[in-house]
Amino acid sequence: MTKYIVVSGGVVSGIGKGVIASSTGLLLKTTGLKVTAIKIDPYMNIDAGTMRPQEHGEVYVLNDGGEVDLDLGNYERYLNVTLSRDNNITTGKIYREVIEKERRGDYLGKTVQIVPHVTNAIQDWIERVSKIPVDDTGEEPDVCIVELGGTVGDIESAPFVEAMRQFQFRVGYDNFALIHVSLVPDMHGEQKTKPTQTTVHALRGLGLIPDIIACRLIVQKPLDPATKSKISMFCHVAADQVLGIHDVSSVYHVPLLLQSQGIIQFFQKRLNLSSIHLTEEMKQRGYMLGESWKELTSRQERAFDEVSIVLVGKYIDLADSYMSVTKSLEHSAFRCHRKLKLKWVDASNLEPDTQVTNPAKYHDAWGAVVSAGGILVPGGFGVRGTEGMILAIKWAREQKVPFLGICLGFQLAVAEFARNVCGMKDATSTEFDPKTSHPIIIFMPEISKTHMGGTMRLGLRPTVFDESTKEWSKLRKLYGGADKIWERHRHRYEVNPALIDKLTEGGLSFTGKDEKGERMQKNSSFFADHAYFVGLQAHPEFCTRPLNPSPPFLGFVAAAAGTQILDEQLTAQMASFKPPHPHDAMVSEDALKNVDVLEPGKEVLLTADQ
Ligand SMILES: *[C@@H]1O[C@H](CO)[C@@H](O)[C@H](O)[C@H]1NC(C)=O
Ligand SMILES: *[C@@H]1O[C@H](CO)[C@@H](O)[C@H](O)[C@H]1NC(C)=O
Ligand SMILES: CC(=O)N[C@H]1CO[C@H](CO)[C@@H](O)[C@@H]1O
Repeated sequence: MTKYIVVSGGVVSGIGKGVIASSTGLLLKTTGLKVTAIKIDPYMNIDAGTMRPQEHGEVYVLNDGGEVDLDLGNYERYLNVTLSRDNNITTGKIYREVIEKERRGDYLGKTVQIVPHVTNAIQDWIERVSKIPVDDTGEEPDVCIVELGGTVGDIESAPFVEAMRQFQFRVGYDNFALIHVSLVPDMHGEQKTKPTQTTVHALRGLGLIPDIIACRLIVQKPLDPATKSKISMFCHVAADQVLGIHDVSSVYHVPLLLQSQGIIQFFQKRLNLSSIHLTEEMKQRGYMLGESWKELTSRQERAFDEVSIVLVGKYIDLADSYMSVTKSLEHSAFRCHRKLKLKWVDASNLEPDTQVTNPAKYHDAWGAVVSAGGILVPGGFGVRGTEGMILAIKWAREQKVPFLGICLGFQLAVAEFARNVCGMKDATSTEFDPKTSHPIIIFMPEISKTHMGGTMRLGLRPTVFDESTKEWSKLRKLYGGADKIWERHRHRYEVNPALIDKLTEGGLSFTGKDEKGERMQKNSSFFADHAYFVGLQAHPEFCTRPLNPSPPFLGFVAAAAGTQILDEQLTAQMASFKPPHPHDAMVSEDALKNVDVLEPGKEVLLTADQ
């Protein structure tokens, strides 16, 4: 029987419920259990793919091409698991399922209602998805964390709260526990319990009883023992059921904070976890995970030397829009024993127009770019800011500053090269200028055999390194020297295969392609003395792990920290890199057979790494 831990929120959202939920999962994993996670988003959208990044934060892409909320990224990273699009439930998805069933006549003409039809559909979904294997054991998970988005009491989350109320009886007392995350405001040093009391009363009124009340304090001061006993008394729980989560130096410390308050022992008793049989091997793996995590956090505290990175992007007002990119940089900095100093630059501020309209912004932006140890241009859509990004890339190429371009960043690096080295003056993407005489980036959707028409290339896809890269490619070394690698994709535009020869003549090396790639590569020396200049059409940031940083990011951060660090990491990766996904089990190549890539393959990794 799977054990379910539901994590609900009260008072306000955005106080770190996801981090508390994933940290709890991580802690259970250190005891040797297999853990999975489901995120419930009470909005009507079917998936996050159509939501604006400014409003919603990053769209996170899964192996199966699911476009989901960034919280699933949290779970994949913390729990080191591979989730599927079914791990995210939205109101829209559930309603769609129920309506489709109604249209098919599955309800035999009965009146279809929120209770029981929608609430049953929610429970069935959770039960089904919680049993899907998510790690390399290929076995059913023992524990499923269910994070309920929004706050209890919202109109939106009401059907889900009701579904959970019923679910506790469906699976039984021993198999269901609830963590309620609440805010404890600190008013001039006084910790207020009233909001927590109110939300717990509301929760109880809806038929759910908290097993743990996780009190979030948005200050660095821990929960007072007096506050704790007050909450315990007024919310009708034992003192060991009240946990305090104050601000700590980084989110990576949250698991340790929860552990120190006995959360593992609590759930062991509450959910009778000792009844689950654990092999010695799993116990050992869990133990090792716990130890590595502790080492990671203490190493992070001891890192004093900085590595400075500038991110030249579009949605810089909202750090969440680049959540996975930031995480990849953080994980890489841990590995290199460096403190990450990340600066955000709005690309349009680098454009000459801004020099006229707002000189101060222009100079600040360029000041950040020219003083950075490494320059990163991430993915994005639309034309705004692209000329600024191209200027930053030109600077990186000419001044030999370590550079990493992801998706759009990669495409613009190719465009910059075409313009300034190969003499194709107006080279750009047909996305921005359909009439350009040098369409360096063109529309190249995937052709799916099951869906009509071209679609976005989405999800985990293989890339094959060119044979000749074995000796010299740094990127390949970062992937442990593998000939074939797997990363997630999300794009419609790609480098124009018809112009690749011209670019390679100019000195650009395309070192990897999709499996059907036919073109020969040239090996040139234009970038010979550049420590690291890499672009990828893929989005490697979606596969980073705290203990296993994404290879292209690791190389980038290491290069920004110094060539010696880069050499160390290349050697270390050659010796020990393991891909984060057990992809043989997860994405069978059969699954990809339904998808054809337009000929010739252009799954290009641009590298000029020497
Ligand atoms: C993470 O998962 C991968 C594949 O499932 C596995 O090979 C690797 O050892 C795991 N890492 C840790 C730190 O548990
Ligand atoms: C080309 O290949 C040779 C070995 O095959 C290697 O030494 C050299 O670094 C490669 N790159 C360039 C740009 O010449
Ligand atoms: C079981 C089920 O209905 N899964 C759905 C999850 O959501 C995606 C869309 O984002 C659907 O394609 C799946 O069928």
